Amino acid sequence: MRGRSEPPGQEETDMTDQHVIEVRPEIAARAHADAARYGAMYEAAKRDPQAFWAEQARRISWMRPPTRIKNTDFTGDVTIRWYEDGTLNAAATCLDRHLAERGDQVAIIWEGDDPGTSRRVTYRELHAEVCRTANVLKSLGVKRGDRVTIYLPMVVEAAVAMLACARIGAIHSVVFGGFSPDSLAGRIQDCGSTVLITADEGRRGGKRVPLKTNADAAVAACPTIRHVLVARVTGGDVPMQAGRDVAWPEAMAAASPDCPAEEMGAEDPLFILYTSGSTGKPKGALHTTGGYMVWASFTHQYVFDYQPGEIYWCTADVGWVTGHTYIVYGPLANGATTIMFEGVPNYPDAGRFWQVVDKHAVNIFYTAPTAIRALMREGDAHVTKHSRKSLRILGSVGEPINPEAWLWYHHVVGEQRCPIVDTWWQTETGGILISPLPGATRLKPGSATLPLPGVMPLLVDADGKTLEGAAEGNLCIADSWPGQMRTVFGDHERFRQTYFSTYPGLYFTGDGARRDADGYYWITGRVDDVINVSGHRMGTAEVESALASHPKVAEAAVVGFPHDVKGQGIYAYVTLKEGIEPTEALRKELVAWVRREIGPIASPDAIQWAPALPKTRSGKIMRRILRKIAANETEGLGDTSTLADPAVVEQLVENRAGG
Ligand code: 6R9
Repeated sequence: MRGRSEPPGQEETDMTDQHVIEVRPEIAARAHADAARYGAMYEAAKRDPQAFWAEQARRISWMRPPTRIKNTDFTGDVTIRWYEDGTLNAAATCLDRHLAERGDQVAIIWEGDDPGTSRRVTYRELHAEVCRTANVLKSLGVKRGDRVTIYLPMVVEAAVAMLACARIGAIHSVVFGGFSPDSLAGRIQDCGSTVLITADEGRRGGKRVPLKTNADAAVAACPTIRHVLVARVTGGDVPMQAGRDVAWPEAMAAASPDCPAEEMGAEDPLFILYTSGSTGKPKGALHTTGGYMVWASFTHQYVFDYQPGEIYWCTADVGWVTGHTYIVYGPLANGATTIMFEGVPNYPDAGRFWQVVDKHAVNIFYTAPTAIRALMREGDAHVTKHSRKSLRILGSVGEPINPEAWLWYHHVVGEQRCPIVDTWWQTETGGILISPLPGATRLKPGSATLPLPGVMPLLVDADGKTLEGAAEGNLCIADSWPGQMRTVFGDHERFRQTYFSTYPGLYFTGDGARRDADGYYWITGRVDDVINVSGHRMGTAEVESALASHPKVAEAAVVGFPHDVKGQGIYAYVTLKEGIEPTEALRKELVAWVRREIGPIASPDAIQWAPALPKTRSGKIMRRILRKIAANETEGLGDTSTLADPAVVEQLVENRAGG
């Protein structure tokens, strides 16, 4: 193996297991973990998880420290309990305990969509805002255990709302601001929230997002909602319904800044976050308090090698799990300064990220491959005209990062100074599971590398046989880690079925992976009917049911296909009802329909009119074939003999939608 230093050329972009980038000595020298320490921690966590995680529990503040550490079982009913006799409050461990030491340190730097706007909030100020908001929620009747849905843009109020819920023991459910009223309503109905927190409008890329209007449309179908708390973001004039809607700034002014933190059990729920699966409607992944907070703090410190005083920026939206764990809970638990960015990577131009990096002297920068690929296309000048000298660590999350994008990130953005941590994890896992540590792990472009301490990955074949050594298979995890989701809200059986029944005794991730001769993991993508569009998870079934609800559509089948920027695009096969003519206008109408039903992130990239879909005799759609046609891999379509009507396939191949 060798280290390389030459600029990217033809040879460099080859994906090989041999392309190794050595740990930088100046990073290792002051890192929380060098290679020896990582090895020792991994062994210690494996040998005696009780002792290791008892020790790690000290990184957060407890009201009653736990004595029972790990009580987990992946068989039978599946029970996952960590720190079960401990009590704590997540907001208190993020705020109160920092007040004495770093009350005047900036906790959140908010950078607005408009480059002229930013705001700095200290730990003391954030604590006061959270306490007041917690009292506002109490005055609206919110009690411990109640669900509160949060539908906000990327403003400080989003973090305040989450922490205010945590402070009083209410369970937050954040819904991404890009989701439609229908998607929002479904998520409110599923968890029965009594309060919705939203804003007048959001701002993104110079445009306004009508959040309150969407919220009103959603709430019309949600009888459990008693109050809507409305943040003032743009000051836009929005209708307020007397008795139901409450203006947040006015309510804050009247609220007391004194709100003791509720003492919660370690296994009391902290939040629900809806995520797409292979089938059915999105699942409410439920995370609890103690184990999640330990995992958020542990992984944020080690994976990003966070050092006191550093400026840390994760570009995700708080509507996704990355925003929960690595904008809010992890950084704040660790007393970090975390940036919340309201805007988008290409507004006002493709240099925005690096302009913000210089403006706030960002040390650690964490983004998604889709953004890296999009910026790579715009050329290096947008990057090189900004200094970026503050940058120390770069991170990637959300989907596999192709070696080309990795190398561009490394060479052009990081000037080879900055280790890249390609972090693999999921909404379900609560935090990062497989990732390099900057001072410990030699890097390979395109590989998420090695498991964190406490994480036992396993590759299995289709029959559930464990594969040893270098191999490719389905990625499972053999034992529990503290940050794992505990259940699907309201449906424990679905939790057990989805994650623990395919390979009994193992947590099945839904991802495929390859392990090379050095034990490095290379995630190959989902092996189920989940597609990953620009790092956003989408169930093909959700898009199909949106299409099928259009009055002119008889049936639809949706698959992912390779897309240069988005990673995967959405390819829809649509069968129209008898007598309906396929037209360009109808195609556009269907795209707009899906945007309205789910949200813009679900817009199909290609629609192919399909007089019929390839089905087995028992009526199952053969997606394997549809995926191949969409990817234009029509040579080896494999066995079509089980199809009810093999001629259907030829017709689909002939009429492939361009691209
Ligand atoms: C954190 C997050 C989870 C799915 C996951 C996988 C893909 C995430 C990745 C990655 C390769 C990485 N994924 N990070 N694939 N390399 N570094 O994204 O959560 O939205 O639940 O998506 O994303 O397929 O199963 P979530």
